[in-house]
Amino acid sequence: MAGGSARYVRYILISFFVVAVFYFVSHSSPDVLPLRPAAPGAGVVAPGKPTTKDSSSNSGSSDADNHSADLDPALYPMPMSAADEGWNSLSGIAPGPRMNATFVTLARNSDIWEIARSIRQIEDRFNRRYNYDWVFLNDKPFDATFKKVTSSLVSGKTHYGEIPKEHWSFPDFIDQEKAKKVREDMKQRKIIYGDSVSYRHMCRFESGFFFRQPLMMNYDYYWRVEPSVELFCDVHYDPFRFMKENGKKYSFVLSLYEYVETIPTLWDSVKKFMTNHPEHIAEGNSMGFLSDDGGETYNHCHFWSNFEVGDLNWLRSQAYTDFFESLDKDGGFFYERWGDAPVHSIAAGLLLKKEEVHFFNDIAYYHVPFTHCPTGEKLRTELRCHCNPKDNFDWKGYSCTSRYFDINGLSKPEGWENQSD
Ligand SMILES: Nc1nc2c(ncn2[C@@H]2O[C@H](COP(=O)(O)OP(=O)(O)OP(=O)(O)O)[C@@H](O)[C@H]2O)c(=O)[nH]1
Ligand SMILES: [Mg+2]
Repeated sequence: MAGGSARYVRYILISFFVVAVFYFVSHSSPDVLPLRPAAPGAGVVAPGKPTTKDSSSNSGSSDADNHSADLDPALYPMPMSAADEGWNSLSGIAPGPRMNATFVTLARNSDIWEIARSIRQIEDRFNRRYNYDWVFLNDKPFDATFKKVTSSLVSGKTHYGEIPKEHWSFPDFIDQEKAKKVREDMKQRKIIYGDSVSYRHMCRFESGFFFRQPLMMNYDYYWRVEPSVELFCDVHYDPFRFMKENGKKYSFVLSLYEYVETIPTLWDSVKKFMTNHPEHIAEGNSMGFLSDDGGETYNHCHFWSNFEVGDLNWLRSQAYTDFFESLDKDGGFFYERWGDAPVHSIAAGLLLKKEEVHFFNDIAYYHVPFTHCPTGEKLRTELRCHCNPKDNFDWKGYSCTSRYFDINGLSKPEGWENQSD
């Protein structure tokens, strides 16, 4: 009988222990038990997975798909500065929701080793903790090597899309002879990429079509990545989530003046658009970034579009669509050599409110030949940067970032004066 009672006591103790463990697990805060990532689109729209003929996905990380899509962002504050909790938690998968977002790269098969370098850096500094997808686009089919190498490097899913002919060719209304003469002339004048047809298709595609590709229709935000770029500091929070939660639609890290020879009539075309579509011009826009005389002339300032984190729904909006179509009809992608950087920048400057354009000071970046290395030694140490502060382009004479600060009434970071020559 005594043995029987002891058994009951043992059963009661074990049951109590099991209940206690269950209670502890189900009530633990994210800091105690690391949560797995939510599905892309958490708290937003769950992306349908693409099924186009030329898309495929790696099986490397489908973890993200196994988790709840409804994590409440309020329960997962992002560490925005070193004083915030979680700033130093850079190992493992980041807790909290994911946005409906993707990296996007336009590339040729021959770009494989250069894009591999870019991916490795983005993964090491950010995406290994977030596992966002990556969409690759090409005017030709991607080959097996490209797919194998990139899918092995990206921690999220990879998708590969072939661009339709109509998005990578001369529109009917372009006079081929006239366009050819322009290329010959630009070649003689040694204008960079001035004689290239494919570079012009690339600029037009990035200006008007990348965000409308079937693979991109599944997402709300994008981060553009080019071959051979570098990321010099850790990214301690989710830039996609920052964009969404702060109502940002376009962002940049470097800005500069465009080569005048490539865009002689771009501003005339923009003025025509402004006259025909006053309804699309935002109140409180960034005209002061683009023009020094209230819109009469263009000062050639633009955000450098090889880095962009942006809102795809803005690019797919009626305002941006009308803007692109109006410019496209004027023919400057072929009769001159309009770049997607001034086109995106002028759109962001005129169609968005000032506050909707963001400068990511804490994302340190290089694309030949310019570097954005955050100003301020304390910040660089907190971000574990490996860029040389002397290389920072932000405050040099040929950068427009100072102007962006001025029109937005922002105070420049401490130490900027020492980097201005
Ligand atoms: N599929 C494809 N991608 C291209 C082509 N030309 C350029 N790209 C891609 O378009 C993007 C921009 O081209 P880049 O050659 O880097 O142009 P850029 O940045 O103005 O000039 P660089 O100083 O040479 O980097 C890159 O992601 C390229 O990989 C092309 O003909 N086909
Ligand atoms: Mg490039």
